[in-house]
Amino acid sequence: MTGPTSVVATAGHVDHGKSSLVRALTGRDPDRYEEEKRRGLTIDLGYAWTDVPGAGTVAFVDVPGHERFVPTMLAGVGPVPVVLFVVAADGGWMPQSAEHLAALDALDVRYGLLVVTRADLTDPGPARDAALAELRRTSLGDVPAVACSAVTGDGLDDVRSTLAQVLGNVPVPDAAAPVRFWVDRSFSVTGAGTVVTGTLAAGTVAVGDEFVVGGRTVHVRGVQSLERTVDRVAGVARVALNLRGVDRRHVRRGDALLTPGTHVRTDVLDVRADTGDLPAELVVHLGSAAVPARVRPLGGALVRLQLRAPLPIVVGDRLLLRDPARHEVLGAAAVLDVLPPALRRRGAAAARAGELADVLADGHGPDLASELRRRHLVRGATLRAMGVPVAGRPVVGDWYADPAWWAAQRARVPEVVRSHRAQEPLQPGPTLEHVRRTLRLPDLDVVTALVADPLRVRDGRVVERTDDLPPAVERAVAAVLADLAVAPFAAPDVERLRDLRLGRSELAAAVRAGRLERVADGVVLAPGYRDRAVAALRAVPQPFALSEARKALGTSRRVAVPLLEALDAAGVTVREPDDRRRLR
Ligand SMILES: Nc1nc2c(ncn2[C@@H]2O[C@H](COP(=O)(O)OP(=O)(O)OP(=O)(O)O)[C@@H](O)[C@H]2O)c(=O)[nH]1
Ligand SMILES: [Mg+2]
Repeated sequence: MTGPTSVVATAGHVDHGKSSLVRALTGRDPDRYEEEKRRGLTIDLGYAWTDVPGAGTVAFVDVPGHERFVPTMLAGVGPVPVVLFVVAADGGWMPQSAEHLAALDALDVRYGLLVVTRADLTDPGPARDAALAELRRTSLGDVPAVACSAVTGDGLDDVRSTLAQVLGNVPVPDAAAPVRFWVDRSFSVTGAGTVVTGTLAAGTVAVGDEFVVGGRTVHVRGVQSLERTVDRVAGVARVALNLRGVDRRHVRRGDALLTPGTHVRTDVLDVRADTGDLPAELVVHLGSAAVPARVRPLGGALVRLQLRAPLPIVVGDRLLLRDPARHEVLGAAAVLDVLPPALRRRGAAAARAGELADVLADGHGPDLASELRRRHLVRGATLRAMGVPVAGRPVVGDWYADPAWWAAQRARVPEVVRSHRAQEPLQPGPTLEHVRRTLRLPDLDVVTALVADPLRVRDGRVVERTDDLPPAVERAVAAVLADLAVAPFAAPDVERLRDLRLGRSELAAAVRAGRLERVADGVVLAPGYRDRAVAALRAVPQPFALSEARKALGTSRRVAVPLLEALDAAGVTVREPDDRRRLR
């Protein structure tokens, strides 16, 4: 290919000379089918290209003008940023002139030129002036106008130079952008398999690339642009891709090849329409796709669309809304949310409208802060797929949180721990899973990240650093410790424990809290009892019998037996063959 490439779509009423003009400019007939040639009517999209001095290679997507084929026209212009608007000098402003223009306006097409064809038949002035007045009121604004004849060739050079001038102003799209390649044709080639064609609006496609189409993964086996084989091509360009991994029947006009991990495939979305009352049913056009949708008003210009089939969409996309029954382009809608919450409760729609009021307001693009305010907590991967730019740090893993919401959740964790304690006084604290469910959080890593001083995570539970016992247990434990301060090895007996209402689980809680130490079942002493026992046993002649140890420690057999066994196990005492022991 020589120099830059551009893609230009035609538009205009049936029979006004669009295809004739493309043929005169390129030397190629955009009407490919025998039926089109026989009837002199474009039925499907046509493609032709040529070198234009000062503009490099220009590809044309030639659209049909007949009112029956407006959906086909929309599939052709959907991904194309520049229009060649055709009006016949002897035809003037006609219904599909108006409908095509309304569509271009809804698509926000800003670059184009007006060509008044069939100028050999009559004065092009009135048709030109009428058309310019109409175009001026749309996103196209003031465009240059040229008169020509495809029959005599008059004015064609003027068309070329004006086209070059218009194309010089069109911004070059981001070659690194995620790819959403709208397919407008698919066919199979013997020996090569599936081939799809379309207009690549932005991003780059290269041999070997992996894409997702309709949930399937496909690989690019070959790339062509304008019948030339290339390694890679960046938008804007007409592209033909040879695909591996998909049957031709599974990828058709209206499907899109997507960079993996980008573009949410959704059949429900919230939008802001730029037009008044909408019918209950309409058709949504995006790229080369057209999908019927049900309309649910939320309030004001905000609307929920329920699509009959999912579309790959990002926040900020612009949809064209059309009423096929009345042959009317209704207007455009800006996509505000591609993963909206279900609306179940009464008044949910109105509340939702309030939430969305600021989204994409004043022409701003999608923004992270606003998404987080509404969603509270969302994965970075989801944000990227929604088309929301991700910046800053995740709170944990790939999770991003609204700062105010995060602070509020953090403040709620101690409440959850307190109320769990009230219900389960003998547990050291709620499990992470309990906190996750109570706060309705998506995973345990998020809970862990929320736990802050003086709380901490121990053995999968959220506990206080100082393990408080319930007041009654605390008082009973204090009484036991007071007894042990006097007689350190006289562990409380069954009766004493019963009087103090220290059952198995209360003792276990006191042990977990580190207030008592367990020697054996139902036998507890003050923490650090081993060191104290060793000190007491030093005063005894070595080796010593159980009864001597019992006397030195001032305790009963019930305590002395497990205590000495604990000392053996700790390697502090050694047991001789005659059952006597000595300190190591
Ligand atoms: N005299 C004259 N006839 C023209 C000119 N351009 C197109 N025509 C004729 O006008 C008729 C329609 O031309 P097309 O190019 O098929 O029109 P179109 O806009 O592509 O029509 P659709 O694709 O069906 O919407 C044909 O009979 C052409 O020969 C022109 O500049 N001068
Ligand atoms: Mg035509």
